[in-house]
Amino acid sequence: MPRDFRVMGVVNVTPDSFSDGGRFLDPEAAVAHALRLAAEGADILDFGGESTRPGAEPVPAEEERRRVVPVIERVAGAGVAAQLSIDTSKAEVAEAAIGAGATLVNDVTALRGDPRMAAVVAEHGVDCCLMHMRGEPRTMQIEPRYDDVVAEVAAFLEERTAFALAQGVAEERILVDPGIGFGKALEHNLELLRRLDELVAGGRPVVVGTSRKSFLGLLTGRAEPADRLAGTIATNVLALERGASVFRVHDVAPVREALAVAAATVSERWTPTTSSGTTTS
Ligand code: HH2
Repeated sequence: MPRDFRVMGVVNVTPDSFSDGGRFLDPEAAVAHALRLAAEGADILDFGGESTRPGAEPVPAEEERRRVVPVIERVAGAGVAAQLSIDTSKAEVAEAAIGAGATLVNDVTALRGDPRMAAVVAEHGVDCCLMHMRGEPRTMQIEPRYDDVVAEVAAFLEERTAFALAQGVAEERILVDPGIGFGKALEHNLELLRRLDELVAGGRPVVVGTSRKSFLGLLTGRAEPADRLAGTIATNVLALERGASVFRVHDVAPVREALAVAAATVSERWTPTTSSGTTTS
């Protein structure tokens, strides 16, 4: 069998996201985009109504809810097979999104942003992604420093997992994410990707989000986020090889294709078969 993986397609219903801000603020455009990503093979659709790019200002809950909930409702109503995820750190938004059909809460503050969030996740029995972030989006990229970034991120994710469990979140519902680009300099992002297996060893499914991020621009000279697909694919393939399970990306079709090939090559047992069932060479 090839290695299992899930692709999480990003649907930003925001005016200011770093790579696609404003493109899907209109609900029609956001729904169409979500359905397109589902058709491209997204296993999860991650809806966000607040940018967390470096320097971003917080959005009031009411506005965030107004942006994402109708879109989730309509995508759920369209009967897509993909799991629906809400990218928020506000309990009120998470609750409304769950009501509309979301079954995964992707919280970049790892349940620290809102004291009610853990209870909402536990009570509704939904999945939860706990992400590492140093500081907050407004200030996180001002000279981030770590002694050992991988050890610190691993300890943080372990501590947040213990917190979630203590609050009643079921063990099998928890995913963890090193938070690439969240309070990290280039060398920190690279070290986290290089030693991702150490986070995988923690035993929870690992989510990675490298898609179009600025460290890829630093490495390739690509100033435009939308031009960073090659770097996105390279990092996702390496992350899969190092044991990551969920890949959060803007460009679902090409990344899914690359991961399908990578997933087949990391397994020793899997061999392709023709439609008649015979092995090809
Ligand atoms: N990255 C972003 C947002 N949410 N969630 C998880 N779990 N992991 C990530 O790496 C992650 C995330 C930033 O990307 P994007 O949503 O495209 O941009 P913005 O925050 O500007 O809307």
